[in-house]
Amino acid sequence: RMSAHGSGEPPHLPALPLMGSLLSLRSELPPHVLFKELQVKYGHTYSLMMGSHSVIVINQHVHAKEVLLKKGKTFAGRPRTVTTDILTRDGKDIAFGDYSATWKFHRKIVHGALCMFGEGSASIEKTICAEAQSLCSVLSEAADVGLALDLAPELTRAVTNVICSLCFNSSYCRGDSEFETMLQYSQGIVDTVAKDSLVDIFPWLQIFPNADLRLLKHCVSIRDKLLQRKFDEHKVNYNDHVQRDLIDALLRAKRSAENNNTSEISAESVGLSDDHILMTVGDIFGAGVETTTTVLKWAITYLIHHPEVQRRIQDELDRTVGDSRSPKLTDRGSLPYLEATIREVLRIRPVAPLLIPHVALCDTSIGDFTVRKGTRVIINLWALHHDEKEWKNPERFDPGRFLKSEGTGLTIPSPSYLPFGAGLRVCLGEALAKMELFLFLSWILQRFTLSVPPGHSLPSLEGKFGVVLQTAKYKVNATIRPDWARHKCQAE
Ligand code: HEM
Ligand code: PLO
Repeated sequence: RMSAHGSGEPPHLPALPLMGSLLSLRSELPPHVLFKELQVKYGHTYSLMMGSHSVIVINQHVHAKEVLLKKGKTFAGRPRTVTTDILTRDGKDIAFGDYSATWKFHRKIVHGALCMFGEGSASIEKTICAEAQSLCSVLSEAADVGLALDLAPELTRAVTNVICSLCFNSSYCRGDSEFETMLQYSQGIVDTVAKDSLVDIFPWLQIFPNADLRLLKHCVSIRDKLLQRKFDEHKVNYNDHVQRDLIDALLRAKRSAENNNTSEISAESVGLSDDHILMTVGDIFGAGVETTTTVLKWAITYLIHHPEVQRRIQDELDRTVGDSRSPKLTDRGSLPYLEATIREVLRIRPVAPLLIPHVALCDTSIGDFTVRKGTRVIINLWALHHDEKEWKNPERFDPGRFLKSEGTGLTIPSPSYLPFGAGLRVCLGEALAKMELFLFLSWILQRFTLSVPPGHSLPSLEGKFGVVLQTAKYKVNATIRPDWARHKCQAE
């Protein structure tokens, strides 16, 4: 196969036949699945043209890690695309912004803020638990009357309030109109953004570019007004000595850059313009909501499909936490099966099945293949997580694969597992997301058993491809667990 291409170039898909086969496959196969299938013909690393851009697709972990880790800095670029430019004011954010001093600076500030208000602090645990409590009381009301519930808005509100507290030091009540607005615009953005990098490969996506772009611009303008309002409120109340949240942390960095007359660094030159700050906050807020909510929806989908997994998590909870108190972060170590379940959900339905495209910042190579500066690299995480050589029955949901065979200890059984990416562009919210997933799921399963409402079919396991891999809508029945019903007066 390789000799036909020789000269160190990766196998290349013929442009025209590809378009032909893509057009005929389009209704059945989303891009991550199609890319995985194309390996059979072209090998695990191959290239293709997206419009005028040369793209390399990687379906295997050794090359993926070479790009992300070994040559992380070389491949730390991001492409500019029409839709992400609209969302991020030409890449003035972290996720879609190209590699630069500004990008580095913003990552550092966000990282610091997440440590201060998030991961490393007890207060974020309190915030998550308060949201878990409120989520469980909604479930409890539905359980009492046997109502089939669409959990999506409830999960989204819980997750949103955690990130709201981190970014804005605020939260939403049920039915809050600003929250409803946020739900709508964010769905509009998820439905339309970052399809464009794919529009280049998949020309049929351009069939509706105008409708999509119009919707995107509309949603982005609503989001921007909301962000601007939060930002302005913070500017008015800003106090150098009190850091309430991420906006304050960014404002403080801006202040110190501006006051630092002796140095060359001005707020503008390190990218602390209002635009940059707004876009960074928009990233964290957007990522904070859409990713974690999506994983929770997938987790519940699989728990409904696998009552035996639910039961085993509940056994584990009963044995270690009991029913006289709620789970807390320090219980994580003693709930390995729940942890394994979360890992398996992140494997079988990765939030970002193609990560975000990377770009080679200079001439380089991947394995034996030469790669020219500017080449886009798509890491097919879906293929890594469903690689038959690495995972037994990859489509089977089996949390047990993350447990050591001897005992109850956790393990990662294959190097072909990167749910949060790796290297310079690794996810900034990994620790926060894991805390939320653990607390929300443990609180729910301690109190309730989830199942399909009578007369409904099991929720679909098919992911809807987009900037995140989404679930279909479904309803659940929550039943209060017998032990929990006894002390429903909830002595929390
Ligand atoms: C990037 C996964 C939650 C913030 C990423 C990437 C992945 C990922 C795969 C792309 C890495 C790459 O392009 O190489 C996830 C998963 C999550 C999650 C599976 C939930 C379970 C979060 C949360 C936040 C967040 C809660 C915010 C607090 C970010 C940011 C980036 C990113 C800012 C861009 C990093 C950069 O380009 O430098 N995430 N993420 N993520 N994530 Fe997450
Ligand atoms: C989600 C919709 C929001 O309205 C805007 C937004 C901002 C940041 C994006 C996020 C969306 C989707 C998930 C992304 C995140 C940055 C990193 C994260 C792409 C578009 C992942 C999983 O890579």
